[in-house]
Amino acid sequence: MPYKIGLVGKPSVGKSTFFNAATMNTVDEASYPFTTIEPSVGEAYVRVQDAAPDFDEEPDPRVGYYHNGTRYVPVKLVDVAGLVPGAHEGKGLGNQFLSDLNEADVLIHVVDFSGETDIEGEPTEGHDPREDIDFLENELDQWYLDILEKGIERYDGKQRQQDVKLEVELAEQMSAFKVNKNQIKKLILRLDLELDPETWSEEDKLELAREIRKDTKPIVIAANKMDLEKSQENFEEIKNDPDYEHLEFIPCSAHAEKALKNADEQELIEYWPGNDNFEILKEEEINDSQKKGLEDIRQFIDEYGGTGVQEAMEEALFEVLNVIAVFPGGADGLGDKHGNILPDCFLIPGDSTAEDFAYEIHSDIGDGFLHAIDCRTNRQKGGDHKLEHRDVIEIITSN
Ligand SMILES: Nc1nc2c(ncn2[C@@H]2O[C@H](COP(=O)(O)OP(=O)(O)OP(=O)(O)O)[C@@H](O)[C@H]2O)c(=O)[nH]1
Ligand SMILES: [Mg+2]
Repeated sequence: MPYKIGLVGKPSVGKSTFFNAATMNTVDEASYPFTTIEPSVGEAYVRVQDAAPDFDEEPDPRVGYYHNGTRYVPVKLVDVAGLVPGAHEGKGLGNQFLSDLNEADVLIHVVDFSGETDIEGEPTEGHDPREDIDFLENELDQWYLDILEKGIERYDGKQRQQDVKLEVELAEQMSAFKVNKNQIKKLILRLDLELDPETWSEEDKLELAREIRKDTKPIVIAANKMDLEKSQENFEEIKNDPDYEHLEFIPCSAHAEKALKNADEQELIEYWPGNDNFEILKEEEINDSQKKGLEDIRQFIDEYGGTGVQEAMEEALFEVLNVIAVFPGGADGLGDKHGNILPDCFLIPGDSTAEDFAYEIHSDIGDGFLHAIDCRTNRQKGGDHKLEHRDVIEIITSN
């Protein structure tokens, strides 16, 4: 299953624009709230420095694509309806939206840093983006709390039966969040709570809900609409606000990414997603206002190191979720039986072992696991060998 990145935020912040820029789909974008109602899922790409050039080879990716040392590996991106305060009680599009999010492994919170949309996504001026950052975390936490409380009721109802375990009942109730009983037990103990919800205060419950949410829905902030001057002022202020030190902010212009991708598709420019520059190909076919637009974007990506769309997805996956990319290879050569060089690149959890990797490739390969070979060093590795980002690994299996 590919990793899923969810785009969240109040209405009109640019979630669909971000989604379209990253996936080159055409979901409706507009300046009025709730333009999006049904969630869309599309294919986006994260960049990995390809391993093939380290062996003086060019890869033949089976999925995604390769350019100039970089492999673009597919992930799923989900664009959902805007979220407004009170969503966990059914306000706006309410709970339906929240369940659409359950599929996501990590969230990108798209925030309109210009302050030109209010908390419900209507046009305004001088709105503080900090309010949006706070409300979204709070909304998710309240949603988790509601389900946690149902789990506590479920446990209370069963308490007279034998062998009832709190963490088992809570995990069952919260299964949609992909949280297991061990994780829940660990968080309860980490918060110094007893394994008895009768001893918990309201504050304890909220804190536990928040910890479970942070574990299962970690967040990166895409500070969007950074092409506007007001956004840049807000960004400087919030970046230096000690209350927000715990968050990672990626300055972003979904507009700029979309414009560059469109111009690239029309072959007016050559632009590789995530790069901090582009090349104009057909000077004569570009009118003056397009030229001015492109020059503004050039200045922007030069200053910020890119449009931020790629960076936000990569920060979410590789830094926040701690995913690594591993290439299945052969110690005697990188080609598969058809002669394709390193056709696959797997995105797997950062704590994966060689044996875990074998199971990621195929359960039969995992079942027959004998040992692994690190193709860079030609050294043999055991099943519990921890893999690293950009490893090239051959699995020797009896199957
Ligand atoms: N200046 C600027 N405007 C942007 C940017 N990204 C999006 N917008 C504008 O913001 C408005 C809202 O964009 P959408 O992508 O429809 O927003 P959304 O978050 O999907 O909104 P809902 O579907 O209503 O929740 C549109 O008018 C976009 O053109 C950006 O990077 N810069
Ligand atoms: Mg939308």
